[in-house]
Amino acid sequence: DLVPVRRALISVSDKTGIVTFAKALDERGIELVSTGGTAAALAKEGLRIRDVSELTGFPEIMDGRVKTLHPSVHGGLLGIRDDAEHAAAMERHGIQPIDLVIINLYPFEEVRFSGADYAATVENIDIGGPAMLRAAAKNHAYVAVVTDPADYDRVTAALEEHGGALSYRLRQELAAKAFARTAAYDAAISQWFAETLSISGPEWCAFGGRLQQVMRYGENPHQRAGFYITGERRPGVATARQVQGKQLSYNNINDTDAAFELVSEFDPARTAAVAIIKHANPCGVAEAPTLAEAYRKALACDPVSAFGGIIALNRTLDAEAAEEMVKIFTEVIIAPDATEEAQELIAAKKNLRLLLTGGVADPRAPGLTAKTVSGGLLVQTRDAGVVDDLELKVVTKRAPTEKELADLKFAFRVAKHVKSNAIVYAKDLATVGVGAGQMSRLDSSRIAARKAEDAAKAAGLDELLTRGSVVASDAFFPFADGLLAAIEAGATAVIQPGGSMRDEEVIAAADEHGIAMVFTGMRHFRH
Ligand code: 93A
Repeated sequence: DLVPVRRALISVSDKTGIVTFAKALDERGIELVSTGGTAAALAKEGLRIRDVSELTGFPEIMDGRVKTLHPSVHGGLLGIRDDAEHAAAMERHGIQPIDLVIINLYPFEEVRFSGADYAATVENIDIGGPAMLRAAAKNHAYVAVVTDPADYDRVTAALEEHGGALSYRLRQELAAKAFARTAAYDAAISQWFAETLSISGPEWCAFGGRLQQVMRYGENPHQRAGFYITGERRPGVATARQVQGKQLSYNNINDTDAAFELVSEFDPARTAAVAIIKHANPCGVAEAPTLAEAYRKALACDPVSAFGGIIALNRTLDAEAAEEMVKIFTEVIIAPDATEEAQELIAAKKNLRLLLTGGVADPRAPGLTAKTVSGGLLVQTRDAGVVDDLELKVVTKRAPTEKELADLKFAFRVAKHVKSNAIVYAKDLATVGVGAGQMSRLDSSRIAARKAEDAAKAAGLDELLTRGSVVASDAFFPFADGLLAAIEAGATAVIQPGGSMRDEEVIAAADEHGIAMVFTGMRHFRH
């Protein structure tokens, strides 16, 4: 899979590091072809450069608007080297193969903010550069494409390592980067237009997805909104089939995603599980042998909040579960599948949306999440941490019983999907109290305990639901107070990442009360 590099085309606006790189290529005997400004900059350093117009037999015209947009360039980039017809066409038209392109684009993103006028900004929309990047990236089977000066050293080293050739894997990675670059470039252009024309709305943004749906409004009625499909083949709200009910709203989609991502943490081969979500936080989660039972347990956690919520299931919706679910008002049900009988029961509720995903999502799968900030986009890999894969460390004198351990894992699995600070009480594989989104962990502990109390009252029970429960925390307890609140509520075991400066203090408090505590070593912040 090694392809030797014999000819390189260099066309860069940002000339950083290009001389050193070009010299390294020249020393390997690689022929260098360049466009006007780049050729001049390199020739000044004493490098032998062929001008691209010599390669094309055509001069740069229209103030450089057309300089590399020529079949000799694009044929040299796109030709399939071991296709007889392609080779014959190259031969016939005197097209010379180009094995490496080094291109960075007209600085549109900088010019856009430089105070340049409209015409000057438009002039900085690079056409030939992206065309070559895309051509070379498409033909990565034979061609390497470098667009980031940060990759110059890496490519030089790779050429050194392979005696003047580059590997398929490297060409693939460089191709991926080239397409990421041209996509971002075009996004900047579309954003500039939107800004200049004072048009804002989902049709004009390009965050790297394809617009699938324009919503009636966003999080609030005065906001406009759209739903973009990124193309990731992950079972979930974006790829689900909607069987019935009106169009999903912005908040529906957000909540449905939270619900399905949470329930996907429960392996359907092991157990049935149900999650009920409101405002992107779970107000009830449970696992049980059947979906109907899991739903009853989940609903019992916070029946007041569950009204108008979103239900996610990890198994095929059956009639028994559907019958329970239509008893109260629910916005959306999302499940891998639904039996015909269940679908008929749901159909009686015209407004209830039913989404079928075809399977659960792999909680361990790689992937990215993104969040906009003013003028930027924060991107990170998905939180693919799963409690089953963690080495749980018992830090207290007492180890959890088997039943406590099952509840602890359950609670930590749920806590991962609760907005921070997250405190989750669980008993018999069901949540009994969820404290979400508080600025202090102690407040989350108190709220979770109080919610459990409310649920007990609503169910006519005089015993605290948290009595004999376990508690999970998404991050370490910075002080013993949060733990003491949980102990007071009746929790007997605790699961938390650990790692606080005051771990000793927290462990001592647990030991003093005969509490079992395990550390996961993994934090699950979620904001
Ligand atoms: O004006 S273009 O869209 N037309 C072209 O044919 C073309 N070919 C390369 N811009 C084009 N380029 C861009 O010129 C490259 O992407 C690079 O940013 C720049 C390098 O020009 P020079 O070598 O003259 O400084």
